[in-house]
Amino acid sequence: MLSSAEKTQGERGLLKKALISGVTGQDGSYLVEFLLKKGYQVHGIIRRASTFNTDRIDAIYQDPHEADVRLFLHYGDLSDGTGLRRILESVQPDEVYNLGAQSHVKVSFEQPEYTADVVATGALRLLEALRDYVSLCGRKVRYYQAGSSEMYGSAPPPQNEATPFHPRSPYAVAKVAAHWYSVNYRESHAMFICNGILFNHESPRRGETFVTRKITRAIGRIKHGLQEKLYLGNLDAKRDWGFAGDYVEAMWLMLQQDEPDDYVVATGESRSVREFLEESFALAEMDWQQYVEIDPRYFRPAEVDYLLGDASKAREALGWTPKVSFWELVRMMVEHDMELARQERTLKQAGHRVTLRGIANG
Ligand code: NDP
Ligand code: GDR
Repeated sequence: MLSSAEKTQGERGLLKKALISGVTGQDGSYLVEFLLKKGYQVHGIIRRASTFNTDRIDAIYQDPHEADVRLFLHYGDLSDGTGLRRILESVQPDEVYNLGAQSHVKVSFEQPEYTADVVATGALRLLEALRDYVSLCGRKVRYYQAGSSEMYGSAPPPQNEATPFHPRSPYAVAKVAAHWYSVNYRESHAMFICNGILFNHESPRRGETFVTRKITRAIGRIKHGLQEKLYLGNLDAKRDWGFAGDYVEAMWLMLQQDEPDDYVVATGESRSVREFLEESFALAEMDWQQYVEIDPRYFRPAEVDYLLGDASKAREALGWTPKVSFWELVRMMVEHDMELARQERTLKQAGHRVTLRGIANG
């Protein structure tokens, strides 16, 4: 049976259109691939930068002059509400995924106002633009808000949709605000809005200053003689780590339901940073204790100790389950970064400069 989303689509007789903020990020890149496979026309919002920031989607981006192009990029920024309105009006999407964010928890302690502006007020700007667009065009546009397990903060595990939020960083406070803006717009303006409360999800495309990727990058680089030590902060924190490719399916499934709702997305298993170290270094046949040193600069002013998600609702209502196990995820990341380091070593041997980027605060 067709869902109401598919019916609307069918009635219009067009390709379904999705608009994604944060399209150049880890999740954005997996979501683009997923939606293109589903037959969507996909529009992504990218930030103007002085260097290229489209690495993660370069492989799927087509020259807009070619025939049958289904991925389009638009310059925009969550700090610029007028630009967001303009993009919405020109794209006329069926679904909007708000993934854009200053998403680094530690950085948010150093840039709290900027983080709030992009994460909380940015979501509000997009909702405001959408509210006006929907009321003008009279169509139901479905909206996904990228919420986070960080919103639970110090709430004891397991965490589910009924667990009260207790955010522990400026990032998490901003995500709580974006969550409640979304609930409020759903209740006040009858908009189709879903909050996904996603627990940590990783991949070979994870930013290199998040702990899992920082570890797997270091493993490859140490193995290939490009780095000697790995400096980390709190090894006792526990996270519920899944694979990003699985999690974007849950985002999409939320928007295909007849009624909008909020869902936790998680694996239901939690491991410490120390366990991640043990497993990943063991795969490379290395003893992590020989290479890892603790540097206080990577500790956070307030830590989130223990996240463990209960995704029963997503399992029952959406039929969603994670496909990639923790072990497969660790293996995928270690193998990818071993190969990347091998390529870097080859470049270095050929006389190119190879730098370790951006780990100052990560
Ligand atoms: P990334 O940090 O990889 O990507 C963030 C994206 O947001 C990038 O495309 C970035 O652009 C873009 N962005 C940053 N600032 C702005 C801005 N001012 N205006 C428009 N776009 C901006 O994050 P993830 O892909 O990992 O996460 C996606 C979303 O899900 C984020 O909202 C994150 O907070 C949330 N989340 C992530 C989880 C995870 O474990 N990965 C878990 C729960 C929630 P650029 O490439 O130019 O920097
Ligand atoms: P997190 O991810 O804060 O959970 O936010 P991150 O990988 O940054 O930290 C996980 C845990 O590892 C500890 N840690 C370190 N973290 C980093 N980044 N660097 C280190 O050197 C280090 N050493 C120990 C941290 O203290 C923490 O406890 C991610 C982001 O993607 C958010 O946007 C998202 O909302 C949440 O996941 C769910």
